[in-house]
Amino acid sequence: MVCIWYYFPDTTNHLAPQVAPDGTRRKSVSMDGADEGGFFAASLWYRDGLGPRYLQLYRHISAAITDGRLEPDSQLPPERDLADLADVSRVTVRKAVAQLVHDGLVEQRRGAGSFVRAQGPKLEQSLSTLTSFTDYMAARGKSSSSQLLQRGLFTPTPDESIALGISSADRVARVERLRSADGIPMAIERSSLPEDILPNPGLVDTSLYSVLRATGGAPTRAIQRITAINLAAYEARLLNLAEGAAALRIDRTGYLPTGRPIEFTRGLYRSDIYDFVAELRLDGTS
Ligand code: 16G
Repeated sequence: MVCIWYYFPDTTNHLAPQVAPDGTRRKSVSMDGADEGGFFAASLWYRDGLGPRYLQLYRHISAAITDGRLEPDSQLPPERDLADLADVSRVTVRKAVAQLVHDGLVEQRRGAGSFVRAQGPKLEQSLSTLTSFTDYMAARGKSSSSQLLQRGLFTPTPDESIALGISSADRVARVERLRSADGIPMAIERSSLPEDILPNPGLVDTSLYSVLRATGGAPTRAIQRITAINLAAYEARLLNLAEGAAALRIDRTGYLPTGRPIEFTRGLYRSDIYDFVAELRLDGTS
């Protein structure tokens, strides 16, 4: 049986099944305008070699929720129908939906089905306060966690040498992490520090700044450069976004009170979650 869903932009439940007057389910324009196959068609979300099907289906739906194509309160088709539409097993659908529920993007309402959850307001991070990811999230009642992507002592890249004022003969301590808050991936950060400031990068687990504070080496001033970018496939996968999704790249160089640069962090931040806010004052006022 071929089961196709209507998408009616003016209804509340955008993905709810719509039955034609003759009682059959008929095809309509999918949410992204691709008429053939509709929003869940595997051709729109599945690529060989980019990970298990459930993860790719999950990313497809997750990206549509975070960029607003799927509005709050839209209903996902029931498991069996979604499996038909996406041409996958019900187990695959169940795992994808479980991940969406885990991320807080979808909620299951008893007896009613799965619905897109209203997203909270964006996180506003001040550009005038020097804060750490862990402290910032804690101040908002969120627990932070990190998945380690790389950690150790390495030969510095030219960017690192210039930012930190070290020579190519020196070693640089590098810690690259996927940063999450309440289990939701928020940013990828690669922090580089001179070896004498962080001789043992293995000590950095969740908070880099707490390790630096313990040795008196945390920055007290920083300069940040912000650039708009589109995520490459690998970065998008880590952040649960579609390849090419917009993000903010922030390069932070952090300084000790002596003026010595001791931190160079390049971070990729989800622009669907973060707003970076700067307060401006007229010259001469305080
Ligand atoms: C923030 C900083 C980053 C710093 C990290 C330390 C921005 C844009 N970046 O994410 O440069 O390395 O905090 O956080 O604010 P941690 O102490 O939790 O590791």
